[in-house]
Amino acid sequence: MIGGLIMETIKEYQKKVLILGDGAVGKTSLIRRFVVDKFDDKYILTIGSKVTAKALKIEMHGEPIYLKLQIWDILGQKGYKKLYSSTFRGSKGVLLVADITRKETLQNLEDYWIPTIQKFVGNIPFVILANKSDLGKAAKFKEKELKEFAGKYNAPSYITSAKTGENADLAFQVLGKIMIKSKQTDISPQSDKIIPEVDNGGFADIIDRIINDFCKEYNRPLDAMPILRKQFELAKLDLKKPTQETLTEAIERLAEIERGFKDLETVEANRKKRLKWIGEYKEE
Ligand code: G3D
Ligand code: MG
Repeated sequence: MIGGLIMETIKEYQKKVLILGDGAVGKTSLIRRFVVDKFDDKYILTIGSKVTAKALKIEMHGEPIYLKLQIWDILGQKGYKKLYSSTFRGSKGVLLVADITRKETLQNLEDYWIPTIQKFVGNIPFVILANKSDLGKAAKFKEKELKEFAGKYNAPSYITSAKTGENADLAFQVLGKIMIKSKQTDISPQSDKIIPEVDNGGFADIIDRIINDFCKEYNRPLDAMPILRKQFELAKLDLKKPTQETLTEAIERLAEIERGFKDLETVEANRKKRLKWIGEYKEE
């Protein structure tokens, strides 16, 4: 992709991820373990959604990539579909959690959580976890069965324990890696629905989208590149450190350029669409 050329230099990403699974499987505990590395047996069941941020450093082909995860923990219980469309929006990956002492929580990933993800966010990568490995004898299924289950989806899977910390960090690391590797470009229909207040770290993705979108409007897309560079420069948009302000300015400048060769309606539609991507434009 043309936009991809410009973005290649950026090695910092932010991604919104969800942690899903039945109630009491250990979602909140896993986040807690990952973020503060401490397990509290009295940790209260989550009510509503809560967002936690965590920075990861991932080695990719010998190069470090900095990834900020925005982890969304939602009400574990099923049936809160009303919340889903807003909380799931813009997610780029999921940790699916089952409880190794309750087999139905694994089955529910297949029957409920995976279809729900597909319905609300489409095909995004996920990692499957069977949590509470520390409970040993109470386990109702083995790692082999977990791997077979995950194999159907081509998903990595791990036995974890929020209590001992076993594989908890690894799970988030692996999810980070597969999200970065995932070829998923952001031009799927869902990406239009991103709410940037929620996913404001997706700037790199959004810039890429703006670049591609602008290039599409040109008959000769490669000619658009110098124009883009110039306008980004004038807008003081640093591709490595984009801000809401400089992005807005860049979008306005691109609209100005498009006015020179497109009808006003198209120009305005493009402008609104791009402002929406960065959360600067809201439908009345
Ligand atoms: P949820 O967010 O998926 O609903 P929680 O689950 O993280 O709130 O955890 C539910 C219960 O399971 C909690 O018990 C928590 O302590 C326990 N738990 C979570 N992970 C593990 C684990 O790896 N091992 C063990 N042994 N217990 C775990 P309480 O009693 O505090 O409600
Ligand atoms: Mg919880």
